[in-house]
Amino acid sequence: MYTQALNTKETLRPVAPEDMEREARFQARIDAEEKIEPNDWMPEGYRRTLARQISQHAHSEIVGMLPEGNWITRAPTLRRKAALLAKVQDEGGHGLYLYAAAETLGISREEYVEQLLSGRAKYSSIFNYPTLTWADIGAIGWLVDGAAIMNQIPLCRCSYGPYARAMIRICKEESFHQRQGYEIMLTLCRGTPEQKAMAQDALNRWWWPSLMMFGPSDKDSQHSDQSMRWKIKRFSNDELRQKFVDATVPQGLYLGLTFPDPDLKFNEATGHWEFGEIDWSEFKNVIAGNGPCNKQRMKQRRKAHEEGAWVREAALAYAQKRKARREQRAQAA
Ligand code: FAQ
Repeated sequence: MYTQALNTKETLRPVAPEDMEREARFQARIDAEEKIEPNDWMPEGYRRTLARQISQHAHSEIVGMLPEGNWITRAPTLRRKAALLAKVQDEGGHGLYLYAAAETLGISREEYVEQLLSGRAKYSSIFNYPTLTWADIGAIGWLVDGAAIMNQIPLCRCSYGPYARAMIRICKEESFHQRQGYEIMLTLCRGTPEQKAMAQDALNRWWWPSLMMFGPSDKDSQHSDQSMRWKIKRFSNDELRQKFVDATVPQGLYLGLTFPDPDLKFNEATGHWEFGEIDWSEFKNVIAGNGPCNKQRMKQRRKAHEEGAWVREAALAYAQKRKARREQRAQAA
């Protein structure tokens, strides 16, 4: 049945007829566009797929705070600094909504965080590249948030209720992030030749990694088919990548920039921008932990986690004190 796509020992066990019936009913609910809620029955594979994707997404938001956080103290004006601070704070908030949505699948936030810090869980490849100049902050907003929105708008219609609802607010905020990034690029491109060169250099470095954010090509994507049947994903990786290229190339041309792809050309017949071959060896290398900043990012996250231990302990002690007081009052009443 459906869960066999997840190719684990557990799912290769023979499926009992009553389970097949339950799975068929479950799929019928999905096909009818009903939302699945935490207490509803769901196949183990559906639960695992969601726990993996939502937690990876949460980790990406949290690790994604690091490259931009690097520029908060160096933003060129007070206005830019305020906007960047708000943006980085938003990413932290997105991580928290997503951990909360992932927790409804029966795994605690502590366990998810442990998966990240021990290196068992993935986060988006894009956050393993360095932010070398201020223009990188523009390029991240324009391209990385732009790619994130393209991927995430369809997630607002994901079959799992808590994920879909979290995505609605996240997408609204991502849209502001994308605009602030594009506005930085526009300002640089209308500035001095040095500023324009800085914007061009940022596009050169961020373009291909942004295309990789959508994941492996459809023929190599392990999870897409099943995730699309379950309506967790609504479009394939390649479909979303193409939509992103079609939306973004005209924006780059308006800025007067050149894309670092000699094969990029508009196909009048299809109405799409055709682009060159992605360097999948680079993608694989980055997700295997060997990108330019993987080690630094994990080191920073582990340090932040260790330094935050006292906050978690204090919050826990406070919650226990309140619980004990409530129980005392209930006994006295
Ligand atoms: N990086 O079979 P598929 C943001 C892995 S948030 C690393 O195609 P799937 C906001 C994949 O996990 C950015 N790993 O997988 C922001 C799987 O490995 P596994 C994050 C990747 O799940 C902006 C294997 O490859 N967004 O940017 C990547 O069907 C600015 C096979 O791949 C989300 O997480 C990658 N790029 O499709 C924050 C959105 N791509 O788990 C701060 C939700 C693939 O079997 C600043 N996620 N892999 O070990 C998704 O839509 C999907 O999970 C995909 C991958 C499309 C990412």
